[in-house]
Amino acid sequence: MKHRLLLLVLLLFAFSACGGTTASAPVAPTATAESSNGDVVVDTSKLAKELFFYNWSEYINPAILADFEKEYGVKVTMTTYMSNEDMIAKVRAGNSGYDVVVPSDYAVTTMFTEGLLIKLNKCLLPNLKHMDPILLDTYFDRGNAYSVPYMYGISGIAYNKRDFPNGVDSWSVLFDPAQIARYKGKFSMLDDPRETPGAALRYLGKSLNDTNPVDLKAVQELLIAQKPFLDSYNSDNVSHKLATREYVLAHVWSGMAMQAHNGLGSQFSGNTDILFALPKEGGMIWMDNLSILRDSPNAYTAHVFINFLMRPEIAARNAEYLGYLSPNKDSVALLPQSIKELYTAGFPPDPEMMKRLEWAVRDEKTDAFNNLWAEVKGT
Ligand code: SPD
Repeated sequence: MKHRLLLLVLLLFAFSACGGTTASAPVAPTATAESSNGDVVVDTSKLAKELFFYNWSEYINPAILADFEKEYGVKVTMTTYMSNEDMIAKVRAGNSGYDVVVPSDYAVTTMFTEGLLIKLNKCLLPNLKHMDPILLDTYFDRGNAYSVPYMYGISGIAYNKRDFPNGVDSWSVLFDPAQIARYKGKFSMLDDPRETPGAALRYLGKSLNDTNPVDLKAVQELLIAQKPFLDSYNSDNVSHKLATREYVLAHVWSGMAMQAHNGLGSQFSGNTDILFALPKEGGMIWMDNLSILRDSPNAYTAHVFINFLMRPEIAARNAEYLGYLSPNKDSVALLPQSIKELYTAGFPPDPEMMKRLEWAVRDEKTDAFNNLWAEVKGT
């Protein structure tokens, strides 16, 4: 009887929202008090002096890192990457020294399947309650065992309305040889093994998760034919090049179009001629997430940092600066009116757009995209 009771207590603990850390995780589940603003009461004696954040480029308001340092005395050293695959290759080698990473949906699955992430200690993440429930417990990480939402968006085409006065509605502006010859060297595609083959697949009327070898061959040919017309594969300074009119159009993540339109902090000013379109053939919807590496030297501090980023006022300042969509429902109310309007004007995908959007999945066949991408880039 005593044993059964013990078993029941253990089971209840294991399944409670705030007890999900396994023995493999370095942070023990602890009962933590909440402060008046809903944050955990942080045990400052457990904080590291420095935290190592491996993040996409141009993907955090720098003032937020400064605020974290001011409040907790922890210096955040950030290094940036351009694709999930670059980031995974780096951490897969082990002992990268990084604590927190920002994998997209399908990449979360890749990473926990390979044992690269720890299970999160939800006791240390009370600000999870601010997240939109629709964006929790998703297909790529059931129960958010390994990841919490950071930003989300869609992939499509940013264009300059002076060069395309009738707008843009099809991927053909990036793939049709007759059209792209007119603006040779003035456009880019994302430097990304899922995004660019995914866009080509949608243009060909296929799913962006299609790994049929015949279809992938057609994608490869299409991308190789496009290459001589491109400025480059570029996931880095695209917004800036759009804003300065060096590019007339580009394959982008939605926030890049917003940055080109509105500017990015003190880095560059915006150009209101830049608009964004989701092509009629459809495109990708995605979400980037915060996760802690299995070999993180500072897992406790990493939880405190992630919880800080989920405070509604912090998430709002970050989303306003970056132009991506915030999955933090309580942050949306805090956004300035101009941005809030975008949330009611179909900028987050409305049901009609959702029909044309697809999430990237990872399965045993999707490594084919890495091979295809290596072939295309090496040609
Ligand atoms: N500049 C940072 C952009 C991050 C975008 N991540 C989206 C990945 C979708 N596959």
